[in-house]
Amino acid sequence: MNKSSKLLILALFILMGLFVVGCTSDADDDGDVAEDVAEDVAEDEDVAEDVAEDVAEDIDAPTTLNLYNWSEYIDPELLVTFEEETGIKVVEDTFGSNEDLLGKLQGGATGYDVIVPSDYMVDIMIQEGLLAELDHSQLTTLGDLDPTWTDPPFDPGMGHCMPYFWGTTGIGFHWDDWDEAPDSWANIFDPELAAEFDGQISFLDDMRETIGAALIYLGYSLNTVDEAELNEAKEVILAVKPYLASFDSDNFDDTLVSRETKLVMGWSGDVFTGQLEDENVDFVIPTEGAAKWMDNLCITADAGADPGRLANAHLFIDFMNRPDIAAQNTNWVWYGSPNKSAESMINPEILSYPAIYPDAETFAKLEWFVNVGDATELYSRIWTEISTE
Ligand code: N2P
Repeated sequence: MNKSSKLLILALFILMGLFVVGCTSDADDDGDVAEDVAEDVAEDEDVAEDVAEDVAEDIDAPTTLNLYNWSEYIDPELLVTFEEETGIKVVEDTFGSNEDLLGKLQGGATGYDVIVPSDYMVDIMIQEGLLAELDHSQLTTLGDLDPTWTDPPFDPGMGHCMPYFWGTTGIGFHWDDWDEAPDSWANIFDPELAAEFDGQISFLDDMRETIGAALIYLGYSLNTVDEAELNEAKEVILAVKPYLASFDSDNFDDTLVSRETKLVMGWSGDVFTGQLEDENVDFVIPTEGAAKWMDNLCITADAGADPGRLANAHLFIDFMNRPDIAAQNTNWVWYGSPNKSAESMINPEILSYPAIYPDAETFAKLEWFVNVGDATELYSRIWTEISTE
């Protein structure tokens, strides 16, 4: 490249830089806050580089990291950025439910470094000895988390995992079919109403979610351990099963966009990314209440036994929680971020969307999943009966 082309490129970069700074200050009432965040990010990056160097000096770390994640749950560009910054290539594999993830690990699968279980499953996995401890001294971004999420009951003091995203479970629909939002679980659980969408409804292929939604429809807790209530929930699901197109946790947003389905039980962010493709697609949290959940970045005990893999996993988790990266990821998945410092860089449309960041009144009507202990077997049995009948 000749000298004048280099200068031209340099000038372009400077102009782009000015443009980005200009946008950030405009989008923010307080330019200082944006600057502070930018400085914090730069500091985090420096510290992360130092940690990476220290680690690299002592340990012969592998150049690949295996991530086992939910589908469509990370901006693929970030995997490229991570590889550019660290030289570590991320290989991603996906699962459809917490129980699938657990089954895979209990079945002896090795090689996964970072996994993404939800709240109640973190509790189960800690008890089963499937997770490594999180070494806070290898993390530079803990202070960027909103304190609301830093001491979760399923993982006190974040001893094992870093909060990743939180969201809700509700009903995805298409405005062509409705004058008012279908804001009751009755629309998919009352056989008379469900019959109107015969063959065009999908439920999550997820035992806690689908049984949980039926329990809420019945007015019970989604964490009940009462066998009679669970049997009632089973009957509710079986009564509408003939009208279902499928149990689907991976493609419910796509089938809603293609109009193959018209009512789906689904996760908030996935439905909202469907809305980017078709503006008439929407998501509602039913008035009876719904599930709220928190997914987490955790390191497998298997990776924890190898200092190189353990160090890489910490690098990756810390990278994902860097404010600029967490914001970019949220802007791609459309789920709530636990990262406070990321907020000023999150698409304002996401932050102001009541179904993604619900108001206090709605939030209070949502229920977290908890580990139901021995009753897990009861849920499994009922889920098998639902699937096979
Ligand atoms: C990703 C949705 C995962 C959220 N598509 C389930 N906890």
